[in-house]
Amino acid sequence: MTIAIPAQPYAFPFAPGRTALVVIDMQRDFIECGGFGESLGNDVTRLQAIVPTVAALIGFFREKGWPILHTRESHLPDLSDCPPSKRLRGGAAMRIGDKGTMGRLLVRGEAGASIIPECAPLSGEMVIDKPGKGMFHATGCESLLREAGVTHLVFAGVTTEVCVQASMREANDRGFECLLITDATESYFPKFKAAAIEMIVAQGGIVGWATSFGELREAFA
Ligand code: TIU
Repeated sequence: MTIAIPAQPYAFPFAPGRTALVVIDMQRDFIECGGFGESLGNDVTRLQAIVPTVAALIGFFREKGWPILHTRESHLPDLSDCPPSKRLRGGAAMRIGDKGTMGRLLVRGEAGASIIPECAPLSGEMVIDKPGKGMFHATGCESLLREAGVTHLVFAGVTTEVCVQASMREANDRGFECLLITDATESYFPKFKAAAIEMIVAQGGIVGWATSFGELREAFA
């Protein structure tokens, strides 16, 4: 059984029980000052506006008892899973592994790599640490989802055109039906967010679908 959710480019066939929410990288390192996002020269305060919507979306999936997977972009303390190309790119003064005000940037176990309290995982929810932008690269994510019987994914998190889009593309290639919640994702660059959404839904949904949290919630009201 599927429920038709109004979406671009046409209704998304939501499969209750087989649809997981994927919350990408709602970490202090991307959303708060002094973290990795700011070290790249970004205004991280832009991302803070979506926090209530992401939290409400997580709450909606919890109410329904549907699966939730949280991701964290992060690296081992010895950085053995961080290619030098990723660490050195851009020549920023602060790099992955350097000590910032929230601990070492993007290193597992450091304060900055943790998920913000408003979106923190509950016990029983899936959590994966990913060294890449996409959630399937060098993670056990695919078997985790398959074992949970998941065939459809709803995406939220940051940033839209980097880790969210990369993960959605990887998921699409693996046969998952993917829906992006447009007001539960954000970019440091408004025009890139808009372009990413356009690219995803173009050509009959070449990567997947997009809709708002309100449309999703309304369909189940
Ligand atoms: N820089 C940027 O926009 N994003 C990232 O580096 N990682 C994620 O998107 N999570």
